[in-house]
Amino acid sequence: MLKIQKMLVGAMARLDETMVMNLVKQGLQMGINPYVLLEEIRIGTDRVGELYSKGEYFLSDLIMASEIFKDVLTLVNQDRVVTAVVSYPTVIFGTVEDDIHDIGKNITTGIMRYNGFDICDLGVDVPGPKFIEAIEKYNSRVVCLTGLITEAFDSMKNTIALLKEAGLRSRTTVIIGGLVNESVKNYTGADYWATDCTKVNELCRNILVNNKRIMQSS
Ligand code: B12
Repeated sequence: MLKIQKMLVGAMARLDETMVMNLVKQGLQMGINPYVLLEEIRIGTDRVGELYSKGEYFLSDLIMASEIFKDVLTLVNQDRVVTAVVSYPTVIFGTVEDDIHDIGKNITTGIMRYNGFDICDLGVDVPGPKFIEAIEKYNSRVVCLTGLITEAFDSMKNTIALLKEAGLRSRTTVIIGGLVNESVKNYTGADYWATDCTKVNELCRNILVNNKRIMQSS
């Protein structure tokens, strides 16, 4: 790992906005893939979360972390030339009901749009029926649910139950992301889970273009 990447993790964990922004600018000038830089910042925000859990950081620090992240996203997007050339069917995205965390979702949808996917982003705190409505409207085959708080797991589970009730489950692949793992996947009944947003491209391409479901490997 380059020195700049290591420094980014620390700067983000310390919530040193000036340092984070300078390092990102340097990284971009050096030609480092923006998503590599964003991943280091994400690791830094995980540390912020740990310190918040220990009572060393407060809610205001979580807010600060999200503000820094948003500024970095703006910077990265300014630097990026969007060159989508392929076209895939619409993928539905949203942060599930009761949860308002959306930084990771926005990064993931950004990457996917960049790679040619048509995204319908429903936003945050999205009730289950809204997902069903969107899947029907766009005739979608993939729905991506983001959730970072414990309450989100029940919202994901309920959304998937609604999919079944609506008779859409067998033709819709459900991918979950955020603070999720294999147990959350099993609890909610999702098909795949991922915490690395770059994997979702490959996953969706296989599902939408090759019509192939691949083994979970996250
Ligand atoms: C920033 C932050 C906030 C910000 C969010 C701002 C925003 N617009 O998103 C604010 C301040 C609003 C906030 C509020 C709260 N937060 Co908060 N927050 C965080 C923090 C520090 C970082 C989250 C983040 O943005 N990470 C960076 C992004 C890039 O990572 P990511 O979301 O995981 O996304 C990556 C992948 O998961 C993936 N991905 C994301 N979505 C998807 C979707 C798909 C389909 C795929 C494939 C991949 C994918 O791609 C991304 C890039 O790789 C986390 C700590 C942590 N460890 O995550 C706590 C954390 C999530 N928050 C927490 C808590 C408790 C709260 C509050 C309840 C606090 C309070 N007392 O009010 C509220 C909840 C409000 C609500 N109802 O949702 C807890 C949750 C604990 C739990 N198990 O329930 C955490 C874990 C902190 C902690 N350790 O206690 N928070």
